[in-house]
Amino acid sequence: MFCYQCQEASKGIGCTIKGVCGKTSDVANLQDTLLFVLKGIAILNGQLQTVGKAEKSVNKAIFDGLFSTITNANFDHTAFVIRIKRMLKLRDELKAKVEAAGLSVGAHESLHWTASTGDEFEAKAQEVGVLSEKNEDVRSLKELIIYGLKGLAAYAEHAYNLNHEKQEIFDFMQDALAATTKDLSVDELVNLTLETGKFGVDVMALLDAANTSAYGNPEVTKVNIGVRNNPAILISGHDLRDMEDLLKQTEGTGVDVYTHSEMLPANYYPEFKKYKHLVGNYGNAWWKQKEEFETFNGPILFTTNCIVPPLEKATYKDRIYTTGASGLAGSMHIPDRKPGEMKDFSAIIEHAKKCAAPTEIESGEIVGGFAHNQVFELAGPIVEAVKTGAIRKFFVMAGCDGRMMSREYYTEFAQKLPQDTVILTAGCAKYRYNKLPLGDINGIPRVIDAGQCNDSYSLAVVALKLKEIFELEDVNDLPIAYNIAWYEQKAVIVLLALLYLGVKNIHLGPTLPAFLSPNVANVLVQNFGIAGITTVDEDMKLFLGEV
Ligand code: SF4
Ligand code: SF3
Repeated sequence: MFCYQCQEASKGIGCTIKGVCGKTSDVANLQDTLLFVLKGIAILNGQLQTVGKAEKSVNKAIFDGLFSTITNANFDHTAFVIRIKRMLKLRDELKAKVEAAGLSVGAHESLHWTASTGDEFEAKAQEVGVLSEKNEDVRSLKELIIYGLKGLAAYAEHAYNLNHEKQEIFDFMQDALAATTKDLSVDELVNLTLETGKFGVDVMALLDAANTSAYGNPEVTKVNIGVRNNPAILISGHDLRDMEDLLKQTEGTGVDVYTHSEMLPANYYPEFKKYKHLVGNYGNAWWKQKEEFETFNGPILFTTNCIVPPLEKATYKDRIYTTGASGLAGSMHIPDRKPGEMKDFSAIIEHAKKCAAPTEIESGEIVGGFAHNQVFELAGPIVEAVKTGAIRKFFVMAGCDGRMMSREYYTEFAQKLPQDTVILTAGCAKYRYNKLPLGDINGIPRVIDAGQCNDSYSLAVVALKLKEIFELEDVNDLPIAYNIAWYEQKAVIVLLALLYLGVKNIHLGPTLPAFLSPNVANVLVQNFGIAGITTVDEDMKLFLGEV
């Protein structure tokens, strides 16, 4: 195996024996082979598109397949073997259609290679994995694009689950994936990277429309972090449609529902707030699940990443359920919903009834729900505070959390920020400071949480609105600094989207991606002012213009 797609890549280079995330080499290899087959499918559907015969089922096959390879989403060997078999069958059907349309199939190996066993699928990764591209700059750019596509795929899938789809986004995903099989120049790849960012903006806008049209606009909400005395289900990940199905099916059963990690923002939506048995949020960011799932006592539902494979001795091993693109060997997987129906969560609900109520690990409330609509309603006081100097600067600290000690930087940074500054956040990065007593500025909280990582879109919309209000030419003239934490590939698409929107001087930490070759990193530094982080004190001076 060789994988360097996330921030925790071993030694800052790549995982080669087993993933730091817990991904075993067999699963990593199957993921590489799956990607290879998906590329073949993308090429063929592109050919069919030229004669108006593109196959619609390819849309889901591609986004679901890409999503399943995102960090911490799916650790299930068998699920990947089954998926590769299914994808080879789809590819062959597409090939027959291409031939029937009188087109030539093409020569790329992903169009012709075939095998039938898990062992053969795993072995193929040696030839088609990341390192098969020998030029390190081309490899770096191609992987940057592919990781952006994985993030894009995840968001497209959530929107799709709410009946929001845009064919242009699916077409781009397929074209870009097919393009990674071609000999493209560095310039062409840089352009494709930026185009990926454009579609990143589009997909986040689509998901925003999907979420808000289904569940209302997030509103300022105090979320309880304590517990009640009923058995309960903990729901994690990002999929709000799963949240809806679960809340509907648990209502009146005596089983409570709590959110975990990236599902916290579900508490901010008016449609979900109506459910009295949605008690609040339990615990923190994904990487603390080993302790928090022990004390939760009830079953846990993963709708997406981030799963940490449980230790052998974990008492909650048989309490984990997965659904959608997520998977974990030994856990029960709840199948997709049939058209027009809900997913069937009866098994997890029955399981919950037999469990003890959660053990309280903290108490109190956290405040969130500052997505764009809510912020626009508060625009008056915010603009006033900027004009009077009560707010000197905003700090976008969106993104991911992770287990590395170096991420304590973000807690310290939040603590040391001057009192006249405000943090704008989204994603699970917030758990590094969202429970600190940072206070408010004339009633405006000093941590403004827009929601999940995809709600970084809200932060961009707010920035563009402020640019308009203050009549500025350039979004970079706003008093906003970007100190973003990344971990997995959704953060990659958020980053590419910000670059596409023209945001400059983003600081990215705790380390720069291992998949950026020195030359590619240099392009990002030269053209976009991307930088890493240093120490809190030094960075603070830099951000505040004190050096
Ligand atoms: Fe390593 Fe990250 Fe890949 Fe997991 S996803 S194998 S931790 S680089
Ligand atoms: Fe977190 Fe996994 Fe990225 Fe959606 S849940 S931000 S890391």
